[in-house]
Amino acid sequence: MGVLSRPATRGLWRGVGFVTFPNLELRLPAWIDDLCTPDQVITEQEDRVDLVLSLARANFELGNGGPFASAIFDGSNRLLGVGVNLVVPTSYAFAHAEIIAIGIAGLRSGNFTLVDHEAEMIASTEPCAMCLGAIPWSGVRRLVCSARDEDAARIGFEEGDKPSDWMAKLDARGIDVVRDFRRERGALVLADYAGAGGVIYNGTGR
Ligand code: AZG
Ligand code: ZN
Repeated sequence: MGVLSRPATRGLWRGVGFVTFPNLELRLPAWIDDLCTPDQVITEQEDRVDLVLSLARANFELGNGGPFASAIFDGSNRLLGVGVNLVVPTSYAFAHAEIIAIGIAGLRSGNFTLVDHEAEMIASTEPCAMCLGAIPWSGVRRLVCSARDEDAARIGFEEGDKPSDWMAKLDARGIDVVRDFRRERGALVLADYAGAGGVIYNGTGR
């Protein structure tokens, strides 16, 4: 039966629940539990960034994906969500660390916006153009970045077309931005990924 002749009641949101296309599924790798747990309290900024850099490193050392990680904490320093880059293992072009952290934090808080949580996002590398777009929609109030775009570009990743004043634009939306937090360590994670021959996956496939 052609798509156009399907009865409207077969649509997912019309109650029957079957669609021909597959469901999307995103699972964090099991080793994440060895490094952090939901609602874990981490008070110091250094320790939060260290966790995210450990996640980014483990993500490629344990063979799951690109050298990127992210975490979201609430105003009481509780870990709401984490994400690691899962582009290659899932074949989802959008499976960036920040997007996954936003999704998990939203799922756990039962809301599409974290605006009531005074949420802070930590990113192992500054957000790419896609993740930058998602940050205001997520409701986070603060963004802390370790490595810079240039550090990712140096090993061949393309972070997309971001406005040069992206930090001011987030600030204008009430989102504080801190950059270069432990930048050397963040950049080293990226350099080590390249040194280990990690895949540089860009939209061009090259
Ligand atoms: C990426 N940059 C960031 N910040 N995070 C990811 O998951 C990425 N994947 N590719 N570039
Ligand atoms: Zn991204």
